[in-house]
Amino acid sequence: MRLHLLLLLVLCRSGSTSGALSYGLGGSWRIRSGNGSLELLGTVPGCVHSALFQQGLIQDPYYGFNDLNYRWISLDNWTYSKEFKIPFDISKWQIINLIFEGVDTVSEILLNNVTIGKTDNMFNKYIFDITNVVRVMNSIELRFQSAVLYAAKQSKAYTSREVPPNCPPLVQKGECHVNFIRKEQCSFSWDWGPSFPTQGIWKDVRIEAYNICHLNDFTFVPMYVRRTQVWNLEIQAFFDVISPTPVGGQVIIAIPELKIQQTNSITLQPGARIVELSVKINKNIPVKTWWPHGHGNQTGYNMKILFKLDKNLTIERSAKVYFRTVELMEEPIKGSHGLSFYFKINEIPIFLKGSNWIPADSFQDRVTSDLLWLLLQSVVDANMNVLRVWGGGIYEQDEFYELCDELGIMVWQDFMFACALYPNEQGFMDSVAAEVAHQVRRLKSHPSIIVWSGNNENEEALMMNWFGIKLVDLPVYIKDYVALYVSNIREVVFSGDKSRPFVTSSPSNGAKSVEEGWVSQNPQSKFFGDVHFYDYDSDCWNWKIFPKARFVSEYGYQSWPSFSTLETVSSKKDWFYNSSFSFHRQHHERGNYKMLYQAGLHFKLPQSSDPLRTFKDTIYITQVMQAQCVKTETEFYLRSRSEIVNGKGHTMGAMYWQLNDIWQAPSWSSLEFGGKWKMLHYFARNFFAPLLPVGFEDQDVFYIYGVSDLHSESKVKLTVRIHSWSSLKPLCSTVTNPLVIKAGEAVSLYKEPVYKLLKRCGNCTRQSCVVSFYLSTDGGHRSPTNYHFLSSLKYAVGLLKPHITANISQQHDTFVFALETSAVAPFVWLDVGSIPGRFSDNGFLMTEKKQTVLFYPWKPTSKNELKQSFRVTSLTDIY
Ligand code: BMA
Repeated sequence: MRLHLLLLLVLCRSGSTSGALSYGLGGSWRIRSGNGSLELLGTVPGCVHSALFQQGLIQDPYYGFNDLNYRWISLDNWTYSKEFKIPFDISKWQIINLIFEGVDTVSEILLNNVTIGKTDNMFNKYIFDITNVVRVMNSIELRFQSAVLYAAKQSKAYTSREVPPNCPPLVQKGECHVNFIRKEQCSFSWDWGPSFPTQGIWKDVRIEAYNICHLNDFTFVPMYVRRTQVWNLEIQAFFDVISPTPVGGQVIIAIPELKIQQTNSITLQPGARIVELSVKINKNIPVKTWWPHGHGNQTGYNMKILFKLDKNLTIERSAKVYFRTVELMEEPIKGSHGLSFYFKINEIPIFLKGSNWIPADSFQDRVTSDLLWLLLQSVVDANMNVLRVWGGGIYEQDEFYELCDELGIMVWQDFMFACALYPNEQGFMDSVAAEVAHQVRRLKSHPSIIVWSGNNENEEALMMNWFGIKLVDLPVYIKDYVALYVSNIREVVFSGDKSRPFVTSSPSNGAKSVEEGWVSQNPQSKFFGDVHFYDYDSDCWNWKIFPKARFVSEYGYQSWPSFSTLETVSSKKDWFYNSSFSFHRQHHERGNYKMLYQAGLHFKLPQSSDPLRTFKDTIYITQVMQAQCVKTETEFYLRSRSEIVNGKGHTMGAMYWQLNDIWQAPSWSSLEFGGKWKMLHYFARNFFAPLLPVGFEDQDVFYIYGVSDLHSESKVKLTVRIHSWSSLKPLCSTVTNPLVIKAGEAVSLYKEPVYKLLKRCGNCTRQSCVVSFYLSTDGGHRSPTNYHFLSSLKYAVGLLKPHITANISQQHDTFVFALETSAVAPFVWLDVGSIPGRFSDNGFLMTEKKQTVLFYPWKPTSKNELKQSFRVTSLTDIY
């Protein structure tokens, strides 16, 4: 439970004059359906769906087909109400405000039966002056309108032109016209998510009272002056000064660890005021910078800021300040036309390794600190350094960014516009401007955010004509596009924050898009900016299908989540691949078929006569397919970082689609709903390792590249082994002399024609043997063990059905799984069902008789519990 469930009375004051009072209005509210037939209590922050579920009036909305069964909830117009007593003397305060950190979405707000305001943007913060309406005893009411009905009405009223798409594809079972409402765009359904257009007060609500003046916000951004090599901390304090005469005083900023104690005199003129302060960090004091995960520490410094104002008024705030620079490098590249597209952090080029973040639940009130921590810890555990907060979801909660700061996760922050065109009327534009100003102010102090990005795929949607716009109409749509993302959003961003780059869209061609009037003929150029790449028809084991682009911010393949995750929202009748449940949860056109098609290119498909077994095996093979496809694709991007081939290359970003899930369904994610790791996530931990050998073939020559993400050069030996599928004893093994991999480079380490390699190793054929390799020093392994298949595994010769056993023991908080196999086993998958936790490795190729794997539980468990749930599957088990 969150703190604000209690009615909190907080005194934000020190000294003898009270500066401000804050009184929380969270906790229990009354919720009433449109015609009054339903009345219930619900928690704020929260939403109608959650309240109905908590009161036992509906089942888990995620169960079975409930997304359809409960459509009525979002088609109704609900009212939230509450009576409350003000626990302080109202007459002593000059201003009393009612503040909503977030209202979802369209409502009219009445206090004591007087309309005090309206809301229509869930991403905005609303502040209403209630000084003249508030009493000791009060009643408050929020009359919501169905977001679905509102969006339809707005779209109808907009007569200037069509704003496609009208409705999502039928397979998504969603609602229409989401682009007409400033609400989480995927809440009307997506190709991985259900339609749950919620209503409610989804963030904190409180009353604030103050005299003289009030500090609404304060932000800080470190700027580095390269010429003088000095850090300047730029601070902004946003005041509401209600005193009719200027308020004078002093501001004292202290950062003890950097020996900063600075005092400035200030005078606040009446009205809304921004105090701008600059703190110069003495050059002689070394500042430890904030680094992305894998590149250094995330050092932060405690800062205190104290305003000592006239009339004994004191206001104090504290925060953690981090120092880092960020630059988006778009420069000519030798041997190529086009421009580079990569990020420098603290003047070091950084390869962005990571994935894309979507909302962790349709009902944000269920996203707990624990869940956020689990998901973000899994990001760094998989050696990622970046997440893109995707533009079809929400601007995440503060804690998300705080965790990213602490863990070293860079954030590519989209504005919330996705896969659609948007209206261009004044009301909409003003609402967006307020939204952007608010979000930039809220988020800009976070070092983790390294780039703002206008939207998801809307430049591409427009220029590749996804929506069949008539050519003659294109100019006016382009004008609308530029008006929204450039004249509006970009301007508002830069007026609030000049410390980080802004790109108008992802994908875009960056500077080239700008040059072409903010929209490129082909926003997916491999020579400029970032690309999104999806191809489900071609063979994903063939790296030649992938774009050797500058930066790949989306790519991926679907898989099914594990049985233990599905089991919570389904029943026996649903547990086969062609069940209506299976089709219902699949929101991507022919998605279930596409997964099996891709899997079938290289693997035999499940053949058991037991339908449940087949279902579980099918889940397994989709995860194998996804992991192997994304591995091949990512490794291609990683090894393309230092080379230019036919003008293409210098790839500096690989962010697969998508990190997490919004519910229990097939999707592109590597983490299941709730956080369980799919096979892909274990693979990511390996393919994103700081030092990695990558194997691939080109015209029957086998290559191994060494990819380094380290800041210093590595001297390593490369071991290459060949096993026949039928034996645990390697056929041959070569160890090279020490090789050098320069810091931050990808270099060729090994090259041998395949026929030679096979010949060298006894009676090997492509079908009978497998290559594995790793980097080491005298001190031991320096990289994960990687492998290369010489043929599709469905043609593998000699593969035996292995007998794999596990001896489980406990060592403090972790469990040791001592595995033993009777034969070489590909894609060994350890599963402990619904016991929360993760293994140290999983889905691996077992070429040695014994292997030890650790299990890190996320909640207390026991050896016995693990023993009971444990199941191991490897490829031949499904044949
Ligand atoms: C990209 C994303 C999402 C989508 C994904 C998979 O286009 O931006 O819109 O979920 O592809 O189709």
